[in-house]
Amino acid sequence: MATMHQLNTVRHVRTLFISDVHLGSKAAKAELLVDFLRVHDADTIYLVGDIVDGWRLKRSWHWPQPHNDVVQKLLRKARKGTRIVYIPGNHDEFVRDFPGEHFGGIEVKLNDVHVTADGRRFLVMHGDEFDVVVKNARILAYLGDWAYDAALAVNSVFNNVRRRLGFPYWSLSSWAKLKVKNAVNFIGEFEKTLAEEARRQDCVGVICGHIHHAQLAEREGIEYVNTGDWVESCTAVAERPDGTLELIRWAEEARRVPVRRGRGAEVEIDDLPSVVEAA
Ligand SMILES: [Mn+2]
Repeated sequence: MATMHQLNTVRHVRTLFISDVHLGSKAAKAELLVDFLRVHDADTIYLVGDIVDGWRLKRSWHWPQPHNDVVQKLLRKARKGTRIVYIPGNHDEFVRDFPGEHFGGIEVKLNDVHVTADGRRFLVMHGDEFDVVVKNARILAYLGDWAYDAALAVNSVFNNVRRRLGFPYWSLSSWAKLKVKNAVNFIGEFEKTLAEEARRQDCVGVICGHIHHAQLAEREGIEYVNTGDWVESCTAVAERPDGTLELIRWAEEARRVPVRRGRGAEVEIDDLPSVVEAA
């Protein structure tokens, strides 16, 4: 078990994967993320989408200091030599207009293939690209390949149009949460769809986010890794120096052992709200 001393010592990993922080929304646990980033360093950090919640910011501006602190911490790490790759999601879709660009040392990519220290190829993407496919999985399986490709095209056109017209993004996850009975099916379908995409791209695994459901498991013979979120579970995935992947549940670790702040203050973690904002 981690001790206070260990938690206040910086742990170096090869790669960190973080997604669904939703900065700009009241639900974002920015302070916990700042603490996490304070005690974790990496050669490469992948931001796997929905880091900033553009949809929510458009509706009402909410940007308290801890949200700034997250951005500052990341920029500081970039300055100190960490490679940071920003893979946008549906809530920070505006970043998708800048593939290949660098902002303050942070590189934007629509998706990527990450090769682990032991040579395994992982597809890294947010996952919303498959919302329409996941929602209509049963009918698509019946209709076959052409329908699958068509659904992918519809997904991107549909969201572009909604975005131009200023409508909020239609959220697969919140839709699934409303249909609680279908939620398990939906998660399974999402995992399967992403695993299949990884196989198509010659990868042994996929690392994604979007559905706010952290996971490190095998699906369809593919390693399915979901980074979870920082609005509820506060999870991240780390690649150790030997290439093995690990799921870190930071809300739980911080609850067990308070992280020391500057001047001995401790993180307030008593009132972690259990309300999940729309994914
Ligand atoms: Mn998302």
